[in-house]
Amino acid sequence: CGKKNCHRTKTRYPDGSVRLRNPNIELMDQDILYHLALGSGSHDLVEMFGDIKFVCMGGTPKRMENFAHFIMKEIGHKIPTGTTLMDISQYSYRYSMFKVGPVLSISHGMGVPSIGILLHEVIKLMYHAKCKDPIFFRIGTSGGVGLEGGTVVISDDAIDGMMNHYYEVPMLGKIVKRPAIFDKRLVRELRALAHPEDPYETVTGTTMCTGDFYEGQGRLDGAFCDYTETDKMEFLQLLKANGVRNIEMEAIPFAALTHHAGIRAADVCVTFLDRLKGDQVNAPKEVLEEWQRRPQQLVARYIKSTCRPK
Ligand code: DUR
Repeated sequence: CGKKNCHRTKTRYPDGSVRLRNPNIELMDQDILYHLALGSGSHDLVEMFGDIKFVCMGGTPKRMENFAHFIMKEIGHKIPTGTTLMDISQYSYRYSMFKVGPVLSISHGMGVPSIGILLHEVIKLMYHAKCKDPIFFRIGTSGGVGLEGGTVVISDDAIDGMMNHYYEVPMLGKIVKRPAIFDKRLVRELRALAHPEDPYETVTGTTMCTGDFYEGQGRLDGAFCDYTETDKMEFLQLLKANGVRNIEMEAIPFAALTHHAGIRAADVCVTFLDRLKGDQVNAPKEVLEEWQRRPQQLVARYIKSTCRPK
């Protein structure tokens, strides 16, 4: 819109490409995206990634490789006969990355620091590659709060373990707070793609993002537990009363850093269990695998609704 204080003007060039909010980067003769095993000096990032429209992230390398194969079928993308999809970041030994036409599928590991580091480098990748209006999705797993296992939750809000709506980053000995905000229109668009005949529920709500899977999520089955089951249930009921539908470990930096970069983003997670009924993830492996495909299905519907194969 061109207005000086508008978030979009601050974060985007008029053509929709990502504006880096760090003046140091353009002064460097090359930028090494260390954890992706890519660099602006060693790779032609515009040639390799300039056509990216969607960046999909999830915890494990295998899930994101499967998603890459799945989305290839869904959008009808062809790769030359006899070739296979390659893990572009293979030699980082940190994250895995697959490219299928306009879609990047990347693993982010577990937790806030892991997805945080990845987001810095992927946002810079969007800038170096001059990608226009990329949309980021997290297709993840979570614990439900009063939801049956297998439910899909689209986050419309995020809180941390202290119920704050921002990402707190200690920088130079001071805490910097970045608001964790999701794109409300994207939430509505995704919700509208849930089919009434899907054999599971798709809901929207607040996602709690913690720094730990066990004590940080009020589990009773960690190596340590210094609270009672009553304390746990009181806390989970408080969360429920405050609109929290699921608990995971990445929503806060994902919402905050994409928002800070002016990138539309959505966190779509399946629940692996109802935390009001237990702590252990004990559904059979095949069931968990089927559940994990549900957020992928929803995101694929979105991608298909906006991009048609040429
Ligand atoms: N996750 C949770 N809590 C759950 C289920 C899944 O945090 O109860 C997510 C977040 C993290 C990984 O990346 O999955 C931990 O298993």
